[in-house]
Amino acid sequence: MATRFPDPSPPVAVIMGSRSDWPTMQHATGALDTLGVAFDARVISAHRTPDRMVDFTKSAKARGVKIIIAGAGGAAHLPGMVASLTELPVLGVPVKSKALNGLDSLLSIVQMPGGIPVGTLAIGEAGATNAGLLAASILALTDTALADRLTAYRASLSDSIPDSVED
Ligand code: RP5
Repeated sequence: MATRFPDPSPPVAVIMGSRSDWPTMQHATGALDTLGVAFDARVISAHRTPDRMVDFTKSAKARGVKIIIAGAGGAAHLPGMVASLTELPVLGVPVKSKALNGLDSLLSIVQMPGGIPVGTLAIGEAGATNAGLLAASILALTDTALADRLTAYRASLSDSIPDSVED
């Protein structure tokens, strides 16, 4: 089944190998939402939907995508394969796997050979959140309104951290 991708597309594409990755990857889209960054989220598997992966990635830049966040678990080839097909920045999120707790995902994503980079984040929800924030930071280089929202976000994060060790 051919998948249609939005054209023009929002600046951030959040892709994941399976619907089972969505509870993790929602933390990436949550961070993007918080900072007012538009995104498109969808399931694209390197193993199960290779044609969809190629169609999506080869058309991404021309459709206006600026950053791709790719989450996958287990034998997590999606971020690396996507990075091989585009010069857009690719941020990889290792999703926690049932068998190995995400260590397999992390090593699959982080150990790219020199020449084709994937910016790899932490395993699981924290990594997904940070992928969203990092994508926003990159876009903020050329978007002053977003840069201001990022500054405000960090200030409110700092304010939310108590300095006392207990109430
Ligand atoms: C990977 O296989 C996905 O990224 C997911 O993390 C993992 C398991 O997928 P399901 O069997 O839950 O669909 O491709």
